[in-house]
Amino acid sequence: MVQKFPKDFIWGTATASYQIEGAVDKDGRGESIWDRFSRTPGKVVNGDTGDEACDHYHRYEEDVQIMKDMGIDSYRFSIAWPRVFPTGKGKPNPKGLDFYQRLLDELEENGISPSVTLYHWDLPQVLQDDGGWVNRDTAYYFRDYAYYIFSKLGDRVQFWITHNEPWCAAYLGYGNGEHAPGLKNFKDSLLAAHHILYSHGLAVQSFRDEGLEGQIGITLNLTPQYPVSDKPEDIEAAKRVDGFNNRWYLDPVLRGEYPHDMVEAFTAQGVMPKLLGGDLETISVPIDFLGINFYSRGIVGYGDNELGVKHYPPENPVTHMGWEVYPQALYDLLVRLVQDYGEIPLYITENGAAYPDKLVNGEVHDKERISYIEQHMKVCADAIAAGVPLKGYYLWSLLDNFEWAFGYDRRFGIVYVDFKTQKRYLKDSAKWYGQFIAKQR
Ligand code: IFM
Repeated sequence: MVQKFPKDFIWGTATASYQIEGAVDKDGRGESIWDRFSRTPGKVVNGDTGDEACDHYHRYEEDVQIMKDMGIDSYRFSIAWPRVFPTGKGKPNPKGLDFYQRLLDELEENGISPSVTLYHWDLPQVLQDDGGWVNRDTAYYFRDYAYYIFSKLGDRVQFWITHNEPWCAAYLGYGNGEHAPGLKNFKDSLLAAHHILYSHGLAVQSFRDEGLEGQIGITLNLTPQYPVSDKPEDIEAAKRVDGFNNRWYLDPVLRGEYPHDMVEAFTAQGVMPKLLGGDLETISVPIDFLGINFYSRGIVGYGDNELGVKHYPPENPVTHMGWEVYPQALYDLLVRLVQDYGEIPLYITENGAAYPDKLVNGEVHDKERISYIEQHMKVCADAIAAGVPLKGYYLWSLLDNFEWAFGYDRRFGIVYVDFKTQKRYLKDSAKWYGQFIAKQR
């Protein structure tokens, strides 16, 4: 049984616009890079797209009711930039914003506090046509979009996240091409990462300039890396992957510098982005919290890929994503963040698991998911007891949804969605989570 958490600990669920909203042509929404990418043959399993997804755009009232019934404190969702600025810049589309106003009304009426992510990967396609995140101008357009949202919704939202998982947006999008826009250029992906981080800093600055109450931070996907042996070359290899996945984002945001070992390596390879004066000051403008998305760990040793490493197979059971279930890594990560970066408030903004669920007579007995969640909550409680300032936990995800390149083939929800009928069914994990939250009161 999981220990008691502090009374003011936030229990939430999380989703993202393109993964659940559908209604991609509704009310003037512009095209996003995920519309274009998912419609490109061969990019997404089964040719799935987010065209309909969970139809949350029309069913948000029902979805909010589900959260209300579960006793959820806070709902993390993202705003689709192309709904609000169909071409990424210029004239806003009021109908796009209206949807989020309606959603906020509904949350407010049901006593659920919103946690809003400004960018969860659905870049307006028009901006991609001009280079997307490889083009520095995108950072300025992001600032303008963020500023507009703050001016319209800043009095209704107390918890803001600029970006979700910049490593994925930059590397999977521009480096290995698994995600939209599907480009494969390692050097460009580092420049994209830099511009995303720069846009984060610009958005935080404009939030502060507006004098808004509430908190603002960024969400990073942090994956601790463990050396496959205690040989020095394997330990060094693990350090390099940690540098690439984790420190490349943590250090500029929280220390105002890129990690020296990685700068040296990338400079030697001729892929280090050229920084302009003041970039790092902007990126490291103080934030109120750090969001952490945690799913698994990596096991690495010396090898011959572009980082000089080899990835090793998991040593424990895996989820449907093939990701190893290893909660100890979350504990190690939380403790390490405090040791290396100080006492910044932390939130788990995503944690959860995909399993090949079966709906039988309206029920889904997803005991592996419950076990995954319970084990991760246990280490969260241990970390709090060890002094880590962890303030909340958002389960990924409320609903089964469009899992990017895997389409609808991976189910992360605690609520099962029958994509043919759009009917929702509470899985055992949803019932369990609701009871768990009630016991924490
Ligand atoms: O579905 C994604 C989410 O969009 C970002 N974090 C990881 C999740 C599972 O892959």
